[in-house]
Amino acid sequence: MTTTIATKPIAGQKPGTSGLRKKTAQFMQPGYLENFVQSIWDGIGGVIGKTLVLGGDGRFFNDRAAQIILRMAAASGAAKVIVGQNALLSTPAASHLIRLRGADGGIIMSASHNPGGPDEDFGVKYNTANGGPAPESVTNRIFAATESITQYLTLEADDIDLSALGTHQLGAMAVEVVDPVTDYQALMETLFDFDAIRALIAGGFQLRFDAMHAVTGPYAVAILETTLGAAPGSVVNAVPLPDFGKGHPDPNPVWARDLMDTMFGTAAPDFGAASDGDGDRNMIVGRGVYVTPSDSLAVLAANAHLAPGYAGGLKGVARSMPTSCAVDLVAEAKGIKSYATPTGWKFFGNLLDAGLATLCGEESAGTGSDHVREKDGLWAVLLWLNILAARRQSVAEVMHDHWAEYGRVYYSRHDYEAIDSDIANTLIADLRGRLDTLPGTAAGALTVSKAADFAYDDPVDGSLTEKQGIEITFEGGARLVLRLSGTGTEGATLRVYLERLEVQRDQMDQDAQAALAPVVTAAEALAEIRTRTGRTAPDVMT
Ligand code: G16
Repeated sequence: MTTTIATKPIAGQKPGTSGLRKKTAQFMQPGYLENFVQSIWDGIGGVIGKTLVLGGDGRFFNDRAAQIILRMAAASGAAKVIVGQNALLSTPAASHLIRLRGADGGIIMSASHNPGGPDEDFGVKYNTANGGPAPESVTNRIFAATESITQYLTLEADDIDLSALGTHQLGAMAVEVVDPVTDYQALMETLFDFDAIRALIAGGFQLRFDAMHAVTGPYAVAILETTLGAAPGSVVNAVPLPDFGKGHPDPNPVWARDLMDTMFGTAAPDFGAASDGDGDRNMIVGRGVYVTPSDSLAVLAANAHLAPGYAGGLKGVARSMPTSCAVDLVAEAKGIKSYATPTGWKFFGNLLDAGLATLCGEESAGTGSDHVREKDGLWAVLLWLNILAARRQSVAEVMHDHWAEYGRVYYSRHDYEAIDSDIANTLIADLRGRLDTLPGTAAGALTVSKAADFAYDDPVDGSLTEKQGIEITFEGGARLVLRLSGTGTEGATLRVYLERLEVQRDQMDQDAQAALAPVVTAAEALAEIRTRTGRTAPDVMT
């Protein structure tokens, strides 16, 4: 039976960089999830007769939230919801399923790389029929609906057994429970030379994949171990846990410390990788060499043609503005276009749909292609393995060849987390107010050549997105970007992105932080980060 529950708007339900992310306890408050889900339905013109995909990264509350969303979809007239078994789907697998099954959209329950558990984070995001995160035009409508909501609809019904594959009935709506891995794996097999990777591994190549107790575990075991022959145990932390084993499922050198230690230790395997909570991010490490996400994007762009799915070359590439210019250098050499978008995978969707870009990537450990409309952690790992199998080189050799050919872009991001929002906003506003005066001024040993507030004019739909980060370029080519994160759930996170191109071959083996020291000094001189925040050092340096 459908019931109508009266409700009132709840403040702060504005989707950020990637959906609505809040503390789990907040999401579990009566009506909180329900208000947001009803607002999604309202923001997309209702769900009557529609088919949706539903899945999540397995974090705490994932299972309960799935049942609530199913009942609400049924009550509002959806025809069918396709759900990953046990309500699990990695973000790229959800994107693929939406596209494969021609669904009208999908809901992904995840706060991505943020920790999970009753005291940590939960999130919900809506993806549209192209499989990608809803663009701002849609999220703005959803947000508007959260501000005027008066009621939501739900169904009085028992929980569906989401462990049982097959089709179940919920009121008049069908709930199809599918294996989360099968269709995704089939897609990967069309893109990559599995035989070549299998032969590489059979020849003694060793790998270690850290699933960080998050959703990619089952995918990585099925593909890397069962199908490609990596030794059992090559995938570690493979079982998704509601609290990610109390870890922080963010694949970077800080949070994937174990993997870094292994890869820099004696007897390191040839290749290491990790993925995040919902499986869309990746980290790549060779024996004794960490590959920055920006470099990874550039290497993948330079070598993608070695994989069957990209043998015809790339139509273009795209990066988020704070991502290093390394991929631009590859694009220039290949004579293809490189686009710079605001942070947020949703901005790549139009470029991919319009066939302007084949590969996209972000400094925040996301890379992907037009095979889905999300970034894809395991896809990046498989492309790397395909490239290594084709080039018959180590990760370190690939990197050195790459830098020798294109130059090395030293790159790092410094994060100041959970700082006071007012201080963070004032810091950015003050800098924004001085942008016109900065060109020509000295900042430490560097001189500002350009300073601008990044605005994106979408070449496909003509939409303009402003205030997407402050970009300061220095004479000689170093670059500094400052912006506030749109995914944090506590105070503000200030992100400071630093880069410098080095073309002298004998200067390409420096420590990245040392190589970037002049840019760090310039950032402090221009933005007074440490003075204003009272912090003496960043919380995270990637
Ligand atoms: C999300 C977005 C990415 C973005 C990242 C960081 O990733 O999809 O496009 O780069 O957040 O965003 P911010 O700098 O605003 O925190 P994920 O993996 O969290 O979904």
